[in-house]
Amino acid sequence: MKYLSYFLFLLLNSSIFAQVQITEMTCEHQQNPMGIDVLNPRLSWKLKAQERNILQTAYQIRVSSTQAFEKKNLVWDSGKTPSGESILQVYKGTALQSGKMYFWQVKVWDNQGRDTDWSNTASWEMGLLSINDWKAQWIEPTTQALPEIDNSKALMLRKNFALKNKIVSARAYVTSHGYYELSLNGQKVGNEVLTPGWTAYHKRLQYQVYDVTKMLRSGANAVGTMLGEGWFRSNLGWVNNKGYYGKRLGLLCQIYVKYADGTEDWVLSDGSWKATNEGPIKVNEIYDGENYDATREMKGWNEANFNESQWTNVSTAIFDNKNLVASEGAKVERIEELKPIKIFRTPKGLLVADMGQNMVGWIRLKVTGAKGTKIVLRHAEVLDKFGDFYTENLRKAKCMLTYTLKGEGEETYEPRFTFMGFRYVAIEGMDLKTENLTGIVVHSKMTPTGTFECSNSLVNQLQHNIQWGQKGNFVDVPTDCPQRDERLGWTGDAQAFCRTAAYNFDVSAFFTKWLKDVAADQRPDGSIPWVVPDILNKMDAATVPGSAGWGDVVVIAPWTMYLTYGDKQLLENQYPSMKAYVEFIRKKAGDSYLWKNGSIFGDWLFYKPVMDSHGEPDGYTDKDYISTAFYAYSTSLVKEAALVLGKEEDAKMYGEVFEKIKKAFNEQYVTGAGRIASDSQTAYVLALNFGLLPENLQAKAANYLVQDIKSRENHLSTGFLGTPYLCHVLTKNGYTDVAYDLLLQEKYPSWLYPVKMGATTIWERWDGQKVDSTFQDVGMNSFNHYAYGAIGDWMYRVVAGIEINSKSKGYKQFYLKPEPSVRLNYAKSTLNSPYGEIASGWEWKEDGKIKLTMKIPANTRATITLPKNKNGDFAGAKLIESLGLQNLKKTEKGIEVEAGSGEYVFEY
Ligand code: RAM
Repeated sequence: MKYLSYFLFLLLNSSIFAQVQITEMTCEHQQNPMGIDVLNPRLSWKLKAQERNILQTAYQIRVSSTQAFEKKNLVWDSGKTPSGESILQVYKGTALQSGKMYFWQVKVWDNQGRDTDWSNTASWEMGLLSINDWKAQWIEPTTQALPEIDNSKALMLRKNFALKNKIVSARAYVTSHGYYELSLNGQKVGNEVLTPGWTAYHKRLQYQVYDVTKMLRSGANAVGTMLGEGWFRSNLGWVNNKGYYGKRLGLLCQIYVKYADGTEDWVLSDGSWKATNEGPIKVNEIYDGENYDATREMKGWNEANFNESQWTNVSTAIFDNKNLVASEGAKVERIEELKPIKIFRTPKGLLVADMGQNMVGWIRLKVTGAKGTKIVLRHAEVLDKFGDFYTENLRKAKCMLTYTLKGEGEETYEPRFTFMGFRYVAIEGMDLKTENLTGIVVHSKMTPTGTFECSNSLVNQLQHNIQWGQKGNFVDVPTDCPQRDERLGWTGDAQAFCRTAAYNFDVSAFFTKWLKDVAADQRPDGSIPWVVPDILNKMDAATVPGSAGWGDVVVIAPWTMYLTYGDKQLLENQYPSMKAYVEFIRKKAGDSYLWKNGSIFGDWLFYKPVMDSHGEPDGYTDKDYISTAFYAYSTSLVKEAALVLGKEEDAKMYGEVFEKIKKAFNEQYVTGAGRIASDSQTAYVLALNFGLLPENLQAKAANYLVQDIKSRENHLSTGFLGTPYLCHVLTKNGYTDVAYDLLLQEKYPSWLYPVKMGATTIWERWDGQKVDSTFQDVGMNSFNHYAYGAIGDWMYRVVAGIEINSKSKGYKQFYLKPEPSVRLNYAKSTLNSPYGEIASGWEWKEDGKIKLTMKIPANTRATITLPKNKNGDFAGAKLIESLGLQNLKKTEKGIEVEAGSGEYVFEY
């Protein structure tokens, strides 16, 4: 404890709650706990306490089938359970029943010997647990009304029904082939859009559950549904994939009604429904947009007294429904609204609105005019160097909305079955004022968890851009981009970004869902398709199945989710697919332990200004090198996963495989001087980050990396695979200052170059738009592509210093070890972890002093590393208040101390 006397510890907050509070109770990872189809869901809660050093020592959970927790209604009482765990505790009561609602409470005991009262009541509702619970029939249009495959009119379906009694509760269970929008008695049901989302449809099709109690009445009712092409039938990818999942749209819908007298009713999709495709949506395609003719609207079509005599019959179809799963990802909703910041005419004369942000979703149009007037809205991410509307980078995607007025006063229109990525909207057919347009931002509803801010406004804009890149590309699946004829679940992009994603937002539900699709679309040989859901017609299987750094998402993402959210069950569920992938590579590599021909994309979009003298582009990393490096990395992570899951034999075996790969890798690629045969930044980064070099060569290799960066005047040259780890490798090897040089570099290639060019999202390419405002390669140049946003996690983990302790899980124990730079005046970050809010910030004060402000949530502990002040010491510090701190010791980076929960301020 000898250093204690050097410190000044201030107790920040002396107003103390006498009690620990329980907040944010959740079931599984669901933010909307409805329709859970997990037999034993898991329950989590957070503790709040203003005192320091609070740990939970025991909990008791009780679950009841009614809101009153009377003994006879309890389906589970855990009893007092000695445990420090407050996340993901498995329900262990009597078997839960299909469609039933359950209520739960928890109380906890803490290390001060106190217990809380029972918490507030939270609830969840079970989905349909058995195929037999589906009583409805799939309905499809009969041939005359069928939108043929080259016809993308929306289909409308309807049915009148009568309810006889007072309704106490009602639920709608719905899914479709194609997108659906369900309405009851004239009102859209629920807030979700683009339902039923996108999954590996043949194996997994999500259904949604809605509480529709208030939308129904005793007496006459009507249900109406519009079906659009959606991911099921739209033309997908750039490879002419129209109708990839099936030729016919279809609906499966059942509404369950419970009456006050205890009786019940069902409203089911069946052969008695009526259909038409003569409604207002004349064209709908995900990439192309929508053509909506309001003169074709059928007033009251989804209400009870509508005359449906012009509508045709439907046919019923049989599917085995084995692929139905309750929707468990974050729900896609309208999240926020933007107004244009400017309306102007381009040099070519187009009338354009600037939304001020490259956003994803669509426009709500408000317009008044004569019947039959046609208005066309086109979308673009950028303007060209003349200030004209630029759409070449959308490739074949039309991204166009056409609206024909019905001429009945003010008309409001929003598309239903398409979305676009855009900042600029060009409008034809009307005059334009700000009030005519509203940008509707649409994405998976993930709770924001992370903030980062520092004294450099360009870096703050970068953080903004990273978060908007995530918003725009997390739309039920992690897409690479939201604008061109692609928008696919590119596995490499998701792999590169998932760690950053998990700082910015709670992505636990989002990845739990998508990783099941990854496993579902895994090929029998263990390879992972380039995109998931897999729609490239096995183009990849015919060339290089997987591609190193892409297929590895199957290992890297579950491991990251496990670390972040402490979800061991997710790891357990994904483990077979993780292992199968490594086994796939192992078979290819055989006894050589080198994976040859395993990569098609290499270090995708690395920066190549010129060809070097060998005719290889400067910055290039050998593809076989990349493949073997990722083979080693995934093997090491499967070993880690096996250790966590108690699979000791596997752990031992993969540990040995890793060592063999490492040996072969060194023999093949590394010289005795630590030079790597493929002499690029990414080559050094991968070898160092994946622990592939012998200890005595690590410093040398890191030095070569730094030399390369310096020789480029502090520029990076890395692509999708090297970039996420670049700054981490520099930090781990003592070059955080060089990492800051890269972060703060304003000339391309760099993270701040696009910011200086006015970017509001992350670009696909380092130099997507040149200094002279001309564009790169029109074929593939997205301005909303999150992969390079993977620098975000370095900002959280190193600049602010919030870092997982991989021996614990879900931040039960973590590190606070900021590495400040004199190039910034301050930096601060917060992270709402599964246990509650973590905060870490620093600022330089007068005379070279530093001030650190930190927050550790109840029921966790952190190891704090205090960095040196500007003068390189800890001078002037003395201990005032140390409650909650223990085990002070000096390390190379600074002073290390163990801290219990609470808020701390340090200044020296
Ligand atoms: C393009 C995109 C995507 C990338 C693939 C390899 O389609 O840039 O992000 O993962 O190529």
